[in-house]
Amino acid sequence: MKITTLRHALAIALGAASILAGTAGFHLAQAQDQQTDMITIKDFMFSPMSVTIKAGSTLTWKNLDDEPHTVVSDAGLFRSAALDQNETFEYKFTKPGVYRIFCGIHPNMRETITVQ
Ligand SMILES: [Cu+2]
Repeated sequence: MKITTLRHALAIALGAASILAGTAGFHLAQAQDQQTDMITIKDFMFSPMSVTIKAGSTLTWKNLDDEPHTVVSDAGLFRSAALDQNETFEYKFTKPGVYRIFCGIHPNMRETITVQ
């Protein structure tokens, strides 16, 4: 079918673009699957604000704002440096639990990571 082929080609093109852009693919992947490993920081918000991952998964945060943000665990587990635009921070969650994250510069920016 022509339409199917076109959609397939579009999906491949989007996939390739997302590898370059880094974030579009995240939203696509998230729609298909709850397993998420990239958090974007945009418009003074973590997205998604609530994530469930498996123990042993590494999360990557990427700041898309032209304003610096940090990624801080309120339990004191980790604290990133100030991330400038397009900079990333990674953390590997090894233990199950609920982790509350905020931005040290804008403490009203919050999210919850559930590690199973
Ligand atoms: Cu911030």
